[in-house]
Amino acid sequence: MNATKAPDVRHLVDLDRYPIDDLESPKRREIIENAKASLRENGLASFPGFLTEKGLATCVAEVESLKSKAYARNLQRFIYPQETLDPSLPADHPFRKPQPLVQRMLSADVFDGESELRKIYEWGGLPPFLAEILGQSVYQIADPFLSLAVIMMNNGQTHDWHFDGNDWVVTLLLQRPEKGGEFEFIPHTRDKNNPGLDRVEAVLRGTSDEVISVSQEAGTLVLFYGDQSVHRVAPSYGERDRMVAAFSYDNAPGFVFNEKVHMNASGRTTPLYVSPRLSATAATN
Ligand SMILES: O=C(O)CCC(=O)C(=O)O
Ligand SMILES: [Fe+2]
Repeated sequence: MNATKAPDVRHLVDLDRYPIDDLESPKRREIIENAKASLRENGLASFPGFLTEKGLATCVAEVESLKSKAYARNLQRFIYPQETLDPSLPADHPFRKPQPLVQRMLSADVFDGESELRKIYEWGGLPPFLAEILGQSVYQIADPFLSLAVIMMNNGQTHDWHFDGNDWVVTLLLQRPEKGGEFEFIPHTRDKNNPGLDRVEAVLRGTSDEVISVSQEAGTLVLFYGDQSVHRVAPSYGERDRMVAAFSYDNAPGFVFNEKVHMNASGRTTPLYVSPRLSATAATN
């Protein structure tokens, strides 16, 4: 068997509902057009039931079995990516107000060559599908730590209000917590000319009437413009974890983050596992 052959995901992804690897399918075309419209309107496109019931159970069982390898993070992060920080601004200015990020993370290197979740990431169906929706080239990244990750939150853990450093992100919700854990956002909060300060201040005061709260079902794939729309994961309550997988892409093959980012995500700089398929992608770059 060729180690770099793209994996099959028929046992995980609902390809009848989402025939996204069949480039001739009219259903695929319709899904893409709907996603484009949804991104234009809200900056978010969601694909409920992306995983089959069995596929979802398989992925959750896999994450459960790897849970002890999670890296705990308890940080304060700025809402706006840090390069906009200006120390002359008042301390309560939204640029200077840190927000908690408290979660446990399984980095990509925890998912070895047998991993089912890794199969979904390395499958050839998603990048061209995302590329058509976004109107740009999309490649899996070669980063052994952050190509995929699973983030877990329970017992009040949260990823509070922020804009992302990347333009867009793909998440796959695997499990909801007992209570809370909703994904909340204000569509198109900011653009190149306007940082959306009034809207962010209203969110922080708890007076915003623009927040959309998405109560996703487990098994839903989401594509989201995280640099445009301020968002958070509301605190997750109860013992059962909110579990979400995050998939990273770039507009060219071979992308790898630096060691500082690896350390911050996993507490390691030497990966436990390196995928031959993704490093092969890098080598052809
Ligand atoms: O968990 C989610 O649904 C989104 C997480 C998020 O906003 C992030 O990781 O930047
Ligand atoms: Fe985010």
